[in-house]
Amino acid sequence: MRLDPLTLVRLRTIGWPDDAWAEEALRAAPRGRLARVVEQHRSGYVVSVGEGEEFRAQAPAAWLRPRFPPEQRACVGDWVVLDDEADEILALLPRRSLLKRGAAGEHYRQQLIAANIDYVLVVCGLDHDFNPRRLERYLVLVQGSGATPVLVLTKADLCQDLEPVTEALADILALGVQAHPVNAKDPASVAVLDRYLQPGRSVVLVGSSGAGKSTLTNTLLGVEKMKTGEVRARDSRGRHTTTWRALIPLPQGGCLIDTPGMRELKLTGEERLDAGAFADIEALAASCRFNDCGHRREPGCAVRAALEAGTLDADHYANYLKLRDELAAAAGQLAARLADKAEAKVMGKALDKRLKEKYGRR
Ligand SMILES: Nc1nc2c(ncn2[C@@H]2O[C@H](COP(=O)(O)OP(=O)(O)O)[C@@H](O)[C@H]2O)c(=O)[nH]1
Ligand SMILES: [Mg+2]
Ligand SMILES: [Zn+2]
Repeated sequence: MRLDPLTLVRLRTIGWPDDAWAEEALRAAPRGRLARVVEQHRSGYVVSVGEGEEFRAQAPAAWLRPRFPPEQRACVGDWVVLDDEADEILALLPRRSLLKRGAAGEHYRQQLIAANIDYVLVVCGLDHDFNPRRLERYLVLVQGSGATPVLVLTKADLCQDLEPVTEALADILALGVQAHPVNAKDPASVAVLDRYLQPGRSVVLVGSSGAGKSTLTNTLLGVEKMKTGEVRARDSRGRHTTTWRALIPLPQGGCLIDTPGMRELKLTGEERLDAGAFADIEALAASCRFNDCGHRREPGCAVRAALEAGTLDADHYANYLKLRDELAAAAGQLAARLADKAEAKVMGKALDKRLKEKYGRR
């Protein structure tokens, strides 16, 4: 597919990048009209072909089949090709990144959060919200997404002393993760984030309720688009339907993807601990006496040794064990689900074969 200059200008306003990925994606795309998914609903999608040009589009019939792999259905941020009438999605473009999590609930399920993002801005207040362990969890989730995590520490104006914060984040900062203390209400302070918001770039804000995501969005936009403060979950959605947009073009040129409601951040089982927030511990593990050291009670454990020597933070270590267990459990569930699917496929084929033998060609 080729894009004419005018189309390109309009797509740029909603985050179409200008790089090797874009060229590659266009080459793979069938003929049609390029659009970006800005909202996902039970009944279909809202897509955009440029700032302010949004409309509904149907999912292809294949996506509605229950056995269709959920990851191959579009989510917010995805680039799709529309049919000639521009009311149905024909195809999903290959993704440059995909952020997902384990869905809340007792059954194992993955939930796609956003696709084709460049930076995940992990928003955390420098008040009671501040929690390095939760930031580590975010970093583990972001690590495999293909996007770069950035810490945005809001309410810096309420924080007298940044020294303890820097200390608490030492392990994370040592990994090269950028952290920016800001006053989310102050445009001059928030301008430090402009480097992530260049044209063709997409960012997603994540963080707990009250962290300052809406405040930050409003300041970046220069207008009060998002309602801030304590809004009860029950009426928040209904009141916001006229202004709420999952993908917001910014005056800086990039665009921002808003994710409503992410209380729980479960791992999917596909994350890795040897890159990202716990790379330091996994690096130590190379010196453990046993290859399969669990770093709990084994003799010759380099991780325990570092802990005892005080060079490894006890809370960081405890969080590592916790997330390692959670990851193992989720990976087990994921493996079981894949095995179930493979078995269903094999059984389906066997049944097919038997029916064919009995009744000839079906
Ligand atoms: N002083 C100060 N207050 C902030 C800052 N960021 C957010 N707030 C306040 O914190 C509360 C929650 O912010 P909000 O943006 O609604 O959080 P959200 O739930 O993440 O969208 C609001 O009362 C904001 O005014 C900041 O940087 N400084
Ligand atoms: Mg909010
Ligand atoms: Zn060990």
